Amino acid sequence: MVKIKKIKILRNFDSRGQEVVKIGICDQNDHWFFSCPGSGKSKGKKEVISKDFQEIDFDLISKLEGKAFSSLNDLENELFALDGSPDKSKIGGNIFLALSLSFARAFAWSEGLELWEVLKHEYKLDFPQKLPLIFSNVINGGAHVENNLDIQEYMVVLKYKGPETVRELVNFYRSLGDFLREKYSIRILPIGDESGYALDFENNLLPLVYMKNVKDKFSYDFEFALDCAANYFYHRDGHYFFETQKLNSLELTQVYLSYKEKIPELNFIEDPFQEEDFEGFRELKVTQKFKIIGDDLTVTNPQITKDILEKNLIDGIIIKANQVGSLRETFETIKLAKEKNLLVIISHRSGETEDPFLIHIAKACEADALKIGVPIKERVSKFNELVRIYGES
Ligand code: 2PG
Ligand code: MG
Repeated sequence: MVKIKKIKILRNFDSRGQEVVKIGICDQNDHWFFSCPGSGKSKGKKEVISKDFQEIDFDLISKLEGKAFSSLNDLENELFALDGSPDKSKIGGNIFLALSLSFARAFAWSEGLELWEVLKHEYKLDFPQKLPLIFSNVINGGAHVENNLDIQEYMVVLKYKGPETVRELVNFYRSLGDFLREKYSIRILPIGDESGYALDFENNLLPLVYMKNVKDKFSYDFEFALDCAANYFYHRDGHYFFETQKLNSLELTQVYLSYKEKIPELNFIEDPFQEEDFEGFRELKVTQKFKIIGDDLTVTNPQITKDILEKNLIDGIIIKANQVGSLRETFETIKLAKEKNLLVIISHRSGETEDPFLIHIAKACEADALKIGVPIKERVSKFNELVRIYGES
């Protein structure tokens, strides 16, 4: 049982300098527990409403003060009742999540447990232990930077085996930087919202070619992934605007297949089409050339995910708790995906804070993968928590 004596609502900042909200909960022993989820820029249309500090209904949230809850479910029941909207617009999805996380942290402290252990127990998760794949975004484009790349993220994928894996990633990132500096004769490389390199390229394929050059030169055992975040280059007239050309989904499929021919290690492709282009997803899926990942398509929402799973459009799913706002719903989505043997990828947001809660979500459900950017600058807290939670093996 945790009694919420007091709640603190603080203005904080994410790695983009954007304001985000941090929530503190004070328990019956006067211990404070804080949580601060990051913020997205390329969002799915059906994500829950996120509230800025000045939009918060402080009176509504203060109704929790003085109340005791025996479990996380108990607390979320109260939050759902207080909110009562379909998109968490009364409390705000970000506040809903931060309250749940802070409560879970308080609960974990009172039981002498880790956050992930509380989540695992609360949501009855009993999956075999596994070391996750790491998806690390080394070149940034799309909505995350002002360069000319239509595709948002160029990632390397490797199995986490301990701190050595993080060292390997840092080395690759640096070697890729050296390569690009030499290639483009520039001393200082621009970087994007997720600290991947963010210069202009002659086309959308070239970043993959350069990544492959560096991978082959130093014999890295990596796979590659793209997050196309295709909502960004889709226009309402029903076409994709890709490298100044108007493409339909069939033509865009051909582009992706041509990438695969040139770069065989490109095995994963996230949001290759806009979130309502089910036909596009279907066309690419039947080729069986990629593991297709849903993000804006599924927005961690159990109802939407169920629908998409019935349509058989994806092989994997991105999980971002603040797309849906509730921990219970997050784990419902994870369970649905696991039942269908989908690759479950727990992901950061492009605007991040120091809060590493997503590592605990991953450990609780023994996720297949983590998408956490490059292991430097603002992303480092996730990697350091990964090492602590998953051990040094
Ligand atoms: C994505 C994410 C994270 P954002 O599209 O997968 O990389 O971006 O947080 O801006 O939605
Ligand atoms: Mg995405």
